[in-house]
Amino acid sequence: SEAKAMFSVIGMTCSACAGSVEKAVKRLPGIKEAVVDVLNNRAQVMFYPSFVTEETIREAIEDVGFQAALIK
Ligand code: 9UX
Repeated sequence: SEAKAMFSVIGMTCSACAGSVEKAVKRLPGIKEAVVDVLNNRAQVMFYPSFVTEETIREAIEDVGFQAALIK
């Protein structure tokens, strides 16, 4: 079954930033969908918890250069 997580993503200043975050998350196994909102500094991710964790998703966002925190 799938789960949903919301992250705050600090440092995105343009839509290309959002694109690179989205791409980085979608590259992971177990991701169903990722939607990044640059204006509100948020990333919403639908994922399959048996394949990927919130922490792995958070680290993937940080690896492309943005501070990320799990909100809920
Ligand atoms: Mo362009 Mo967004 O370098 O950081 S991708 S501003």
